[in-house]
Amino acid sequence: MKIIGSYVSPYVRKVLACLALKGLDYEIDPITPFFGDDEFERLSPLRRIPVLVDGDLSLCDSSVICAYLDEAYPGHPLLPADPKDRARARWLEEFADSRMGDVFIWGLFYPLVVHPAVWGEKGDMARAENTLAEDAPAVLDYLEGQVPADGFLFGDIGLADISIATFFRNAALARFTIDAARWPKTAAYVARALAHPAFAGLLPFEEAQIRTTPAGRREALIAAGAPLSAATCGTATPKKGVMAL
Ligand SMILES: N[C@@H](CCC(=O)N[C@@H](CS)C(=O)NCC(=O)O)C(=O)O
Repeated sequence: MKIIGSYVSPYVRKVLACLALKGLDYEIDPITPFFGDDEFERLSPLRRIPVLVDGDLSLCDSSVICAYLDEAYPGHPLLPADPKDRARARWLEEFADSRMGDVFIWGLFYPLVVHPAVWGEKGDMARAENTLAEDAPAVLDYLEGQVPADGFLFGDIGLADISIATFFRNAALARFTIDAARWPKTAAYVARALAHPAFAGLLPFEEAQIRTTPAGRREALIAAGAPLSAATCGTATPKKGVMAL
């Protein structure tokens, strides 16, 4: 199996954590979506990451990929067994992918970290300020009513926990931390999830990805032990995505 996408993407991290939970081996081409060639665009028509290639099958979208992994491969189930719990887990995955993506990626990580790094100009600071003042607190108020005081949402860690927790890793890279006095359950729950080996095992690779420029990145990741694919869809010049905001 091959994953295309950067270790720093929350959606790639979600898929990699699910692969780790299931004990599945893979190769990775850790490109940033803005630096993808024509082959990347063929595999990912929206020029988004992650992409999964499994033999003759290629899939886009982290939810589609995780559903496929759970149906095609045994090992740790990503969803709970009870139909009502499964439905709630799917809703929380969707809430995370859509709303938390909007708030923590497009509203915070993108303007503060990605936009200046990729396009060499200041990101939308008004949007980032609004995220901190209104959108992020609203997400945290909702999560505080959903997450458990101990353990994970449906017993053992699963897709819903992974989908939620992954965004707080990017939020932290944009210097956002959860105020534990205001949202104590969420702060402890997210810390528990991110400390799980499925996430913690990825940290050295994320750090190698962050501290390098595209030119030296592959070597740094190989030195850190990342299972890099021999071929890459990476290019040197950035290109705007189809869904660019
Ligand atoms: N719904 C998609 C979202 C994927 C996504 O937005 N990935 C971002 C990187 S974190 C991306 O590829 N952005 C490039 C763009 O939108 O141009 C999923 O779950 O995989």
